[in-house]
Amino acid sequence: MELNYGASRQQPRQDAAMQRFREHRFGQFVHWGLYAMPAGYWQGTEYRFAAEFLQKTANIPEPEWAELAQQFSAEAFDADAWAALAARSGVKYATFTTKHHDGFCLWPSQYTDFHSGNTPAARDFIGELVAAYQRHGIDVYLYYSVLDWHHPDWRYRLESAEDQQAFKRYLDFAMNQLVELAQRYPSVKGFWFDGTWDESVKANGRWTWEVEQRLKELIPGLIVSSRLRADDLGARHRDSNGSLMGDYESGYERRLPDPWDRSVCEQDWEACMTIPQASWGYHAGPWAKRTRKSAAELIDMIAHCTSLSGNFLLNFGPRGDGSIDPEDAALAEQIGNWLAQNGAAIYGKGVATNWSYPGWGYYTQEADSETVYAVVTKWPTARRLRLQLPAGERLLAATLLREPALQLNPQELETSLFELELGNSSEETLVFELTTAAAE
Ligand code: JFZ
Repeated sequence: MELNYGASRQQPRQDAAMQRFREHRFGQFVHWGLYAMPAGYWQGTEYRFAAEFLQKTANIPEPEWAELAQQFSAEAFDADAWAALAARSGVKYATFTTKHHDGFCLWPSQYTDFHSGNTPAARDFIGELVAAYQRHGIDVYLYYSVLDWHHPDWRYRLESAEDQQAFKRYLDFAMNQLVELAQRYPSVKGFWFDGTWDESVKANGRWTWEVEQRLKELIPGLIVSSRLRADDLGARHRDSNGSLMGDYESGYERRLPDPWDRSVCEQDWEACMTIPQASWGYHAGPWAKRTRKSAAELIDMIAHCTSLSGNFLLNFGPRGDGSIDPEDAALAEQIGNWLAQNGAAIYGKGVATNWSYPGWGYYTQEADSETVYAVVTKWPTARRLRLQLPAGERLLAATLLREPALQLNPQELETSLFELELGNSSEETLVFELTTAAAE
């Protein structure tokens, strides 16, 4: 089918910017805005739903919500502290909400008054974060919600000529803001789009195509998530011919490819994940605390994504005053400590070609390398790890990444089936580096 606004290529990008993104494997998502202040509560009631949706779940009239801007002083906000923690957690890139569904902007936009410059804080948070994270060697991506509950011209559907005109004005406004972001922060590496699922946006595939083109003109090498795009017929993520739009699939939302299936690797992809069960913005209630994921669970997810050549974007919701919840900070440190010892199995690695899914964890591999990593996230109760080598390969050495000096003697059971003794039980996720060669 001829499409004007479908996919712009059939194969994954191979340029240096895309290669860099592909090697990151672990990134930090940050959802921060006015919603971090009420943190899931309104007039004493806890709302057990995503904190960034409170305006809707608690039925708060929009003008009342907008008044929260007058309390936004963010006295504990310290961009350098966020960036230093992110660096210690081992992330290589970070994606910040510039504007979420409530329409509040974390930079002083010239196209609306509803921004962080017009708050007691009177700051350009995006500018501070971009500078701080880059100082710590972390690439920056910007999240932008097209859906906007504040703007009078936003429409969910286009049912009248008036709707059409209003929504046209809205799309101009959003394009202006996006160009403004690209011009103010030209060092960012990409844009992560959201809030594009409504009929009004799906009827404007051309606009989504224009946004992608325009931003890429302004920032060469820019990377754009598939969630931006709709085609001529309103198909999303994938066009009506089945080809991926944007540069990578961003539809893995609080879920990973399951069952494990290597066909996922045919395109670039990223999964995003919350620490609690379902809130992106900071939620102060017991509801969110109860469902927190542990470092071990999140490390499993990082390895899971890497083993299928995808990236893992872990969300943090800083508190309303700009500080980071100490429990979140501790979790970031735990993951970072693990990555400091075992990152060789993650960064720049991807699917282990020819190695089958082992059940006790994941294999990862650097493309075309003889070295494979075995990340053991689910300990076999029998304390023995069986390695099934691909046909035609033999094992030369196995070392524990955390303690390379420790000599492991793999037991050969039969051709290409090996066993590693794991020794004493450990709560930790161990990684074995396996060196293989072609069998003579
Ligand atoms: C969206 C937002 O509504 C949410 O607040 C957060 O910003 C998240 C990252 O993105 O939520 C979604 C979007 C898409 C799906 C589910 C939740 N989806 O495709 O299933």
